Amino acid sequence: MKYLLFCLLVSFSTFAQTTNQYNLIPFPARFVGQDGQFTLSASTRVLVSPGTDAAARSVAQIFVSQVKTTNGLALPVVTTSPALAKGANITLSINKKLALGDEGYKLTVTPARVIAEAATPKGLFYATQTMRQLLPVAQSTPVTMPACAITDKPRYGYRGLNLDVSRHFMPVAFVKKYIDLMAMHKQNTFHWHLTDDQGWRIEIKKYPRLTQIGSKRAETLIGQYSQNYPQQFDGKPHGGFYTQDEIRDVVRYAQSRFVTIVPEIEMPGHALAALTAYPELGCEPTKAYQVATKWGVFDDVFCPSDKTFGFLQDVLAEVMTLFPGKYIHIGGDECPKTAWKNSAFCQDLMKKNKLKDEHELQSYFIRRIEKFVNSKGRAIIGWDEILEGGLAPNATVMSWRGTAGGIAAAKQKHPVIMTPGATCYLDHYQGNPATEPLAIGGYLPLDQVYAYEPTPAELSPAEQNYILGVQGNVWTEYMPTSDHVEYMVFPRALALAEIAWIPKGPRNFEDFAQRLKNHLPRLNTVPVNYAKRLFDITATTQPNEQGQIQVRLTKLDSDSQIFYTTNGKEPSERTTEYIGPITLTKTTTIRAMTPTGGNLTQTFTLHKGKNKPYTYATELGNDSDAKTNKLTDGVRGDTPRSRREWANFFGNMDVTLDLGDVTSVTKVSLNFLKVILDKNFPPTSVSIAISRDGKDYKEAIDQPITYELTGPWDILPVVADFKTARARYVRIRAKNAGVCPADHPDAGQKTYFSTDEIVVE
Ligand code: TNX
Repeated sequence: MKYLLFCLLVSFSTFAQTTNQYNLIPFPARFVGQDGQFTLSASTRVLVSPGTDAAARSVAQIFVSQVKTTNGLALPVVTTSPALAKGANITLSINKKLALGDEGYKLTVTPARVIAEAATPKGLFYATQTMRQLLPVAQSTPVTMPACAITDKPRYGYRGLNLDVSRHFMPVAFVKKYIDLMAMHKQNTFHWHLTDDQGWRIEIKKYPRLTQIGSKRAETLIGQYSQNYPQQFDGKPHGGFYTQDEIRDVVRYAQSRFVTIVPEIEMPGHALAALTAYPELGCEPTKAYQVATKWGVFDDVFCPSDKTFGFLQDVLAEVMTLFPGKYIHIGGDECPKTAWKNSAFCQDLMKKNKLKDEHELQSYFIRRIEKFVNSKGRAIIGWDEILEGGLAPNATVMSWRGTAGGIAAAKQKHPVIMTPGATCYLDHYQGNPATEPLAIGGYLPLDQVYAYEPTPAELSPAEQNYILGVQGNVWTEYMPTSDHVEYMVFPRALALAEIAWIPKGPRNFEDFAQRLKNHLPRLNTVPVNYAKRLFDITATTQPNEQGQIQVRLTKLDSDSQIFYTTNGKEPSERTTEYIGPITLTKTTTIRAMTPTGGNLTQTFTLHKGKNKPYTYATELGNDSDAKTNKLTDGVRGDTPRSRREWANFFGNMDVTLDLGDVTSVTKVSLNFLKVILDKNFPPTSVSIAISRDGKDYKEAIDQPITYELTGPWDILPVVADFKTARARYVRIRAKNAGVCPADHPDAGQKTYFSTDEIVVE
């Protein structure tokens, strides 16, 4: 009941009759904006109670150093007295009676003074991070904090962000910066992905070869996984690891900012770097394992031998001396069972332990490791694959392959952290893949992150309690530098930080976006290389009564103008200003910009086939184009980086488009994708024919398509010229290439092809 009341009192808007601005992220659970400001000066003191423990004092010290850096004011930290407390000072006080949990706090800012209270140093730290966000972004005078009354506490206890340092090593300084940025936005758990196929990154004293050998790979794949056929490599060694001293330093740093680190040691899969260092841990001890130079999932995994368990226990024992947190992440994801199937030892082990399949063997593996970790007073987290073959008794599940794993685990009364790919993977594209830096794939714009509700509605209230929180995942296959990581992570991580903090209930993305926009200058001072997609201009189309297309341009920052061109030229403040929908009568590329950094380049394909129905005489692609009408939706698949706009054909294509009336048809064109490594082969022949009655067809082209298999991915155009013909029906037939040739990695397997839009002019 108490909790319900708390929720009802919540407000997300910066209401009240004040002209003050509050650009807080995450926004406090209970907030009242007030008139007036507290002014900080050289005589303002930060007051702590006489008995305050070292942790609370350190919170005060971190706060004053942050104020010094940002606002140029050196505030002394002083033990409080009744007289000082009445003065124009900032009081940080521990109040054990405050019933806001161990992360909650109360903050009152009035023109006379500032008072922050919390039951714990951690709560006090969050109060100071809120204060920090209330202060001006730059070293300007006066330094003021807008008046307000805040009672705050998080919705979830686990508010995480991970960082994969195996695919690309990230230096200690960056890891600290990452932790700092997390803490600034009240995220409390840093999941450090320290080992994987492409590099072992943590020094283990007992096994020096892990870093001597396992931390280095010979070279790295160039481009997207299937961009080149065959794959190309850069020839440059890549490596790096953290010494135990460095790890201890990072742990201390994180502790001072109340960030818990969850180290991840991957097992039984994603273990190629370890096997390269110690081949005896694999199922084929004589094999010349190599630290992986490309991405993906590898068949070589840890063999569940006593030697392996001894090794992993030694490793985990050292890991546990370095990381004091409760959780140790043991991976558990993407472990192919091939090596175990082929191993007489594994098959024998399964018989001895009455394990019915290799999934149960994986479960046996994880349970054995869990027992060891539990014996040291710690708990394991594993990716949702650890559900397969039965969950280890005390495991926490990280649900990444959607939410099903999280739901299943919660129903089995296991704690869950939600990190589903569709809403939490910050390695996915955040804008148009054609113009964004290369990413792994997917599409996750900021508003989609913000809309994510981590607690599945299908769980009962009791089961919902098992959802500990939510985490953003940052896999660095396509992020070679820390700058690039920042670009992908920010600002989307801030949306995650906010949804993990604010109470359950409807969310207002526009309000978040407005606060975020005003918060970005603060990130500039760090600085953070965040993506500017927030300023993007969005185009939506709508037909008008004359059947023309109207393009509406919108953006989140309502306080700037939009300028555009339709002739392909660069837009600027001297080109046409957007005042209302742009009417298009032919295929047009609109290029637009705002003075605040927004931009848009989008081609609107207008043609006679747009939105016209079509029928398949052949089988449909598995993404059910019947529902999406990708072939006439007016959107072209303008890059192989994204497959969203492409319709797939697993056999031959035989599609007939109905224009509704007999009309002049002069040209029909369409594109085919070529991504050879993905078995995506353009068709071997295409015929394009038109008809007035749907019976007699006149063929404009019927020709073989030839292309080189080797080389980069590509888009192949096919055009049929009809000069002055008239027709109602357009028929496209294309022949599937059949099977992958003998020298292809998937030799003998069926190929498929993809096309986007049947453009009729
Ligand atoms: C799957 S998420 C993986 C990672 C990759 C990631 C790329 C998970 C548990 N495993 O190894 O880096 O996809 O998005």
